[in-house]
Amino acid sequence: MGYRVAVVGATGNVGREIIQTLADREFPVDELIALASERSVGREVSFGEDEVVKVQDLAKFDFQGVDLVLSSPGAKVSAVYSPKAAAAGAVVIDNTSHFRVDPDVPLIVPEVNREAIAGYTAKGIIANPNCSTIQMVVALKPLHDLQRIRRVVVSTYQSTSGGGKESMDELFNQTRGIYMNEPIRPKRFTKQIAFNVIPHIDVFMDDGSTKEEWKMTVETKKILDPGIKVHATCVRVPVFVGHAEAVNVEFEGPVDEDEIRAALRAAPGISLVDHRQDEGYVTPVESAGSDPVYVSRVRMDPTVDNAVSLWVVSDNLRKGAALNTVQIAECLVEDYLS
Ligand code: 11C
Repeated sequence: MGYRVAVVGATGNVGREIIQTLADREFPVDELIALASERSVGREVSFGEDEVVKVQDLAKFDFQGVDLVLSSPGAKVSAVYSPKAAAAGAVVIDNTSHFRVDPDVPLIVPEVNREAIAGYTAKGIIANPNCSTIQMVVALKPLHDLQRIRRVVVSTYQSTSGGGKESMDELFNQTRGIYMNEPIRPKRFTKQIAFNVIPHIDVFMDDGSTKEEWKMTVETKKILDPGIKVHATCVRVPVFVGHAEAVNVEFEGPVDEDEIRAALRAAPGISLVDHRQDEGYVTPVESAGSDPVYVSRVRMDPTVDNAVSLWVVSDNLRKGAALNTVQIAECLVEDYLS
């Protein structure tokens, strides 16, 4: 049996990646509907080897008869259209920040809390977490199963694709502009991004943290364990695709480095690449276009009891967004819809 699947935000970075991932993983699609804002209407998106789908106007679309909506248009648009689609009978997997902390909306990373999908019946909506949270909780889950995690301190190195296509263009144009001796005029970023790093992603909160940092804390608690303390510093770096994270994990009790490696090696979704030599670790450029969460640079932290440091890298558009969304859809179909 196949499904009528609508992709909202079909022309954006994540929407296009969702469509590609549905095709790559042979998700059972009977009909693919591509939806976006009025200005994209009539554009075409490719689906698989030989199908081309015309983009329709989200504002005029009737969701009756649609089984699944994979939505990635921006939080304000989702706030309006995801409930509308759910009211028409579809199950919505929403990739924006709007519903993530709603107690009636499950926030899912299948390798971590697949069983929580059951809560989708409350509102017909399942939320996909923020990209920087997803790759971190995939790496933390097998460690938390080994020994309870007390506290996590993380610094991120996030690529420009997290901010959308215009942000990638800004990196490209600024880089070229510097070689051409042109003046730098930041638009989407607050400061120069080419040959620079910016410790600011999303808006500032009252306590001095940014919303991206806040998301990593509250989402990790909701997905993995409310008892885990998370302190994050989120930084934009001049990379096109792939987020990296330096993660320090403190446990409640003793852990052994060999056990940690064994747990990471056995965990779903993780590729442990850690050779303690030149090239023996993964960087964002190498992660781009691939599915795993890569863990490298595993070493015990001698400055505190029971702690380990890790380097965690993943393609933010795939596992950080599209792949996780499609994996949730696969679990939903397998456990509840078929
Ligand atoms: C970034 N993590 O890298 C953001 C993008 O809450 O879904 C995803 C924002 C979100 O800019």
